[in-house]
Amino acid sequence: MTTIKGLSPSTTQFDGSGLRVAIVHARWNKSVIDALVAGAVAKLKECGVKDSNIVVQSVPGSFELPLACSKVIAGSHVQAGASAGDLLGLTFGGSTASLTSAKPPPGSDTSAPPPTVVNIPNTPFDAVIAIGVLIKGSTMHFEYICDSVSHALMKLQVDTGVPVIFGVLTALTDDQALLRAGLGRGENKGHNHGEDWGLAAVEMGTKCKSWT
Ligand code: DLZ
Repeated sequence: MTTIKGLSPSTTQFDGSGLRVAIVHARWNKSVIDALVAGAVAKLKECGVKDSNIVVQSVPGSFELPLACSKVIAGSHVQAGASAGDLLGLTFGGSTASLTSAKPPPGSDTSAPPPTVVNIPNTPFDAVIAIGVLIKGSTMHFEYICDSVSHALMKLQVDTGVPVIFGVLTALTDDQALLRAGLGRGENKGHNHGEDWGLAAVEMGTKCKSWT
């Protein structure tokens, strides 16, 4: 039987060439995670997002995603003086410092070399994709993490106004997770949902920019 479920493709082609996107992913269930991250990155690039504007960071498990995403969003809004990476202790591909000379104040000794000012581009993220793979075990752990993470990620995007794409699979079995990453073990390989998340990030990043 065919299904009516699924994402209808947008009729608009969104241009991601001016967007900066962060992907924060968990490392639990890594083979599935890797496929989802690759799918998301491929679609971001297909939409024109530049390599240097895609920042990928990892955390241990899905439970850590909301805090890490919130730090990434906060860090991307810092002014000159500290890079986003400094805040998290991370190295961000897109935050590069440049050195410029400041104008000497009037009346000061102009023979002395001007002080050097470090300008770090204040380039906020237009969207963040949170990727995790939760697979139900025999305890209530799964339910608690699914519930708290989904609520926290929703709250984060509503509170900050930065789209946070919900890339967390909440699978009841290994096979469900594999199928949603295009890695199905049978003839049906399924579909890589990471691709949808990449497209969603570009659409929401573009729309939210135009709505502000
Ligand atoms: C502990 C745990 C378990 C049992 N299962 C998963 C999972 O299926 N997917 C996932 O992303 N993380 C899992 N974790 C780890 C928690 O998310 C978290 O990293 C730890 O509880 C430490 O806070």
